[in-house]
Amino acid sequence: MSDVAQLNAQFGVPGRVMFVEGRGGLPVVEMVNGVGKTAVSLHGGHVLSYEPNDQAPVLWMSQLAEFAPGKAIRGGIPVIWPWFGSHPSDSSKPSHGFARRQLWTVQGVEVSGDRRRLTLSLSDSPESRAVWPYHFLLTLQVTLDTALHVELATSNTGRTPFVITQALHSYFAVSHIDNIAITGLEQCAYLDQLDEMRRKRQLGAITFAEEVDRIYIETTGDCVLDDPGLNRKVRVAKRGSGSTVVWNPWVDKAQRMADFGNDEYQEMVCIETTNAADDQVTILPGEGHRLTAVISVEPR
Ligand code: TA6
Repeated sequence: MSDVAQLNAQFGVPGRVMFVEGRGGLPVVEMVNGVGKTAVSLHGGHVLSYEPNDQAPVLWMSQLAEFAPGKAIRGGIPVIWPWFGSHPSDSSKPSHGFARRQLWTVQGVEVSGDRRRLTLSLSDSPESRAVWPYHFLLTLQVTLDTALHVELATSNTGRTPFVITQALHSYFAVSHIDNIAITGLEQCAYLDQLDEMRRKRQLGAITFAEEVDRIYIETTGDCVLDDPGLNRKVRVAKRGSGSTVVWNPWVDKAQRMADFGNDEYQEMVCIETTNAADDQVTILPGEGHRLTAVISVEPR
């Protein structure tokens, strides 16, 4: 019996939670309820899509995204863990950590009324300890109800404290980058990743006319992506996060990325729910931390 057939036999709920073979032959969980659907790849613990009924897709996926073991998927919600950006001391280690490149395990599926919930896990291994010498259990809980809830829980299962930075690195689909604005970060301080991490302050809503790569700090509030072209607002609420990253690669960086179409910067923006920069998390043995993003669509 194939992996997918075994997963359906053990966890599937026909018409509600189905396991299918996705792009690159990687196993994908499709969850459907009365108001929408979502798909999650076991590779990377990676939410691939979120599609409320009668709405254009909320999450963006590159046409050039790679779906292969060990590769990071360009789009959806990559799980960035246990470090955000370059490794703090060893640039030879993979950018944004290793969790998004690993195969996660299905822990459980719950169907209750119109709510669908999937729980995946990833724990340390000889390979992970060679890169990051700690014992951990990582749990991803994806819940579909009238919104999409994504919770990343870290547990320190070892005997020594460790420090993480992390992100739910959400890629959002937009009508056109020229049309949109992001509110909720007005007056927030940010570190400009394009200007030697200089500390600046956001004045007004965020709009785009060039590459933007900013770590907004000391912010726990919701962000709202206002998209007149799609006649909607997308709200990104969060818990367990004191920083938010906003990124659009614009022309030059888009052209430098093999898994990103040259013009695709026009149709996406990242609003990332993070513990980044100084918003790092120290986790003692036996303790844990939850990082949660809640994504919902509202009328304009
Ligand atoms: O979150 C913004 C960022 O750190 C950018 O600097 C850019 O590197 C982006 O993440 C994508 O990183 P990746 O490793 O997925 O290509």
